[in-house]
Amino acid sequence: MWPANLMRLLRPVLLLAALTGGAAFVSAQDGDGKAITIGFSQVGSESDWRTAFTEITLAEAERRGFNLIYSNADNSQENQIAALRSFVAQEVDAIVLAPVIETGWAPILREVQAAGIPVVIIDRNVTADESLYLARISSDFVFEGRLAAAWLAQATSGDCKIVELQGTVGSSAARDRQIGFAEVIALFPRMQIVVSQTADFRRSLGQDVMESILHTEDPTQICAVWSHNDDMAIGAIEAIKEAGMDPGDEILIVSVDAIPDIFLAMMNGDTNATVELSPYMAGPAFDAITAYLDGQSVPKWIPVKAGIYFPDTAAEEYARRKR
Ligand code: GZL
Repeated sequence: MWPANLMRLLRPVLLLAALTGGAAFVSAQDGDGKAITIGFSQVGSESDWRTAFTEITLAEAERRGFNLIYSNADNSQENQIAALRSFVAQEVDAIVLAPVIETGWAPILREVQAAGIPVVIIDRNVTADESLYLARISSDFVFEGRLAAAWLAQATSGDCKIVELQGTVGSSAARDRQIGFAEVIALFPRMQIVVSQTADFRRSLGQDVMESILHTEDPTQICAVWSHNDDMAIGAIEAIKEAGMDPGDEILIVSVDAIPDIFLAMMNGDTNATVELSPYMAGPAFDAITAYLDGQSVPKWIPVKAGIYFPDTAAEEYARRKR
């Protein structure tokens, strides 16, 4: 049974997750009957989750008959700001922005607002005032961190020295997952993060960072790896194997995204749990845009649900998700 104060931390978001979901489909034309044109500024292609998210978004735009102008920023905020200026110059009907980091967006969002173009923030957050964008579609990253920590606490009876692999520095996803995870392990005096280092959500960097940690720390003292995404976890799995240890057994692993490759790793006994981050955010984003263009009101935050998956369903989840 999980401690009552742990359930208190999880309860609000579990209720919210149960109340959300579903989408109304509205027409793909603007008021003049021409196809809606949307500018989409994407972070980059740093992880399998991001690649799936992009593919799903492009397919959803095509399914709806939207003209989508896609820009891959290669993890550069400067490139994203330039893309938004280009979308304004092309007089798009709306902009979808997946911001790489949280800060530095207010000036460009004011420029876009002055041009009368609605912006939907998708996935990670921005610190700019919410009056500068129409809506935000995202998961609750704090909840993801809490869920990962709650599982690890019950899997280790609250006694575990943990390595944390952080995502992109300055991103709300990395910051909030770290906050949620830390809140829960603080309830367990014998749970402690002994090393926390960024690997930028990248698989190869996750392997390099974990290799380095296994040389500087006593590997036999490491009970688990908490990774802010599956790609870095998969890199860490390779490093743990190269160190002659058994990932998923001698060192437990929990991560976030629920990408197909993490379920393959589960099927091989190499990892233990993944918190799902749905890549299907384009539907709610495009619904918000068409509702706005149709003069309807739009909620400021439209959450996507998160669940947690374990090896017992890995084969069916892999079959369902592989692309
Ligand atoms: C979180 C998202 C993160 C993913 C990573 O919503 O921004 O960015 O968890 C991706 O895989 O790089």
